[in-house]
Amino acid sequence: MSAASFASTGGPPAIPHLDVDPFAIGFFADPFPTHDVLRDAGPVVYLDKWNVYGVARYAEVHAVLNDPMTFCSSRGVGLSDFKKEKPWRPPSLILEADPPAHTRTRAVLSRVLSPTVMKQVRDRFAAAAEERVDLLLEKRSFDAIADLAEAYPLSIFPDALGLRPEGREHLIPYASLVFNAFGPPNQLRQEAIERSAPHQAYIAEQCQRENLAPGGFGACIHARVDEGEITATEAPLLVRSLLSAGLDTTVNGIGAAVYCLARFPDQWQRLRDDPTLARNAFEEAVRFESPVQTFFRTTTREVELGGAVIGEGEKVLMFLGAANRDPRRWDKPDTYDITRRTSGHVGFGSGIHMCVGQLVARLEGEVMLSALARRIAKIEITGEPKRRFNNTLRGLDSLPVTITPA
Ligand code: OVV
Repeated sequence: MSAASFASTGGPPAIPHLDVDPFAIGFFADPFPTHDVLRDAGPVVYLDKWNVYGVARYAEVHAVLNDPMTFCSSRGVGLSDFKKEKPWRPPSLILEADPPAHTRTRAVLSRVLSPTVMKQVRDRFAAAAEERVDLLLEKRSFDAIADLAEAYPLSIFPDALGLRPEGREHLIPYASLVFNAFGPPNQLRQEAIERSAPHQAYIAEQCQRENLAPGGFGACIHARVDEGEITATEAPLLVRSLLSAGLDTTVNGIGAAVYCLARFPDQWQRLRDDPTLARNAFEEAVRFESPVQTFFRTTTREVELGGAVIGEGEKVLMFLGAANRDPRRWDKPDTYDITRRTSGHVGFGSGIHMCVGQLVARLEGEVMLSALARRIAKIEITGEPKRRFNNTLRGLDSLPVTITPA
């Protein structure tokens, strides 16, 4: 940055300090007014509560995501800086890694969750969605979170991974712990970690090669050891990544989509008229609700961002949900529109770390919304939706609905 650019003011623009706590229950209950404040305060803000920088506008969130060597992941993508604090679990070999280490592990998971593999599981995932809708049509009134958003992924994903039937009740609590642990040392994080031992023990055991059924995603990861792409020590940790990030995310993604379609009957009608819109309706729900709300990066050098200068070793909090509704980037950002051109949304991230499981997520979302659209005439919310609070994930705990058959 040249000194001349600031000749009239004598220095770079001051970074606004805000006393917002983006990990407080009150913020989670309704983040949208505060997202506006964060975006409007400037391209980069400083959050005094946690001593971190924040970016909430699309342009800066996108810029940070796409400069992974300056805004690194290897020092953790939560508030904790792994260079200063011991991580609560051994770091992920993909999420919490930078190139060149990241490149090889990413390639492995990318191939395990490839378009070819999606072709192989598609019919099974679609049949399970139809079966779930059969069951819901028998009930008529049910909880769209427990009985749909959780029940559907639980009916396919653990089997697709090759997990044994015993102990699966640990999966959602473990994922919830992982996503709470990205946050600051608040009650959500501390209580989750205090209660984590049984969930961690279950996960560690299921990551072992002998506990993963042949043909599943887990066995496919271990098979890469035989090809010399990864070591026998790395394989279980890569399975752990799927167990950490593969279930609660799709639960909240499908939950978001059903919540959108239940609240916006005109969009539900458009989906019923043309069920081929299912995949975009799911994608738009990921933009609109942003089930993964935030991730951090850590600066590896002094860097200029949006006219502000950030020193080395600073945490930068990216508000993915705010970027996905930034009026500087999106027309009618607060409208759920199933025909919107959603490409460019950062609900799955962007750049080298962009969700490696995105094809699995989209497949689940598409086949479930397609089944709902073809077989259900009406979805009515019949009780107060209850929110589930997590330091990273946005979603509901309960959504009472009544459906009418087509
Ligand atoms: C994207 C994500 C979330 C949580 C955990 C992981 C990845 C992991 O790699 O363990």
